[in-house]
Amino acid sequence: MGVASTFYHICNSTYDTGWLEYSAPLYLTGLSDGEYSIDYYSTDNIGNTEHTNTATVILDNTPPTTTLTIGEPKCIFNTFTDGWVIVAMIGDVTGSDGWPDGKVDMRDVAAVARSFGSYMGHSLYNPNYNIDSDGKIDMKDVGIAARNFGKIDP
Ligand SMILES: [Ca+2]
Ligand SMILES: [Ca+2]
Repeated sequence: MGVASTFYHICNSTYDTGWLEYSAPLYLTGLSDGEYSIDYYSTDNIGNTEHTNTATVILDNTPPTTTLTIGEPKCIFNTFTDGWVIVAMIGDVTGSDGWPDGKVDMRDVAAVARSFGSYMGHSLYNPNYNIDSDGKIDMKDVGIAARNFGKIDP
């Protein structure tokens, strides 16, 4: 006899294709995840109709979800200068010899203030004075130095 046509019908509680004639491989793309019933039957060339078969498929296209939580950066003032990373107290940017000296005093605040308004690449820019590492030396850096004024490295 030979199969004349195959019809199918995909549905679930919220989705229903209605009966469609099968003409090409079937892809369940664009459907939301869930369980679907696929009903199908064929007719042959002399008009016999097969009883309806049902297949159940469960569609799960949702990748697993991973939640990543990153805490606040926990670091003290680290600056890369001429191949050395200077780790010092926040606000302690310099000292009498030009290196952080373990205390935040007028010298530090003044050093930041002298570079005030400079930015990466500017002649007055010194990455040590850019305390918040945002590429420019502004009120925030002066403020951070000023807030730490008087602190002495234990
Ligand atoms: Ca200092
Ligand atoms: Ca800054």
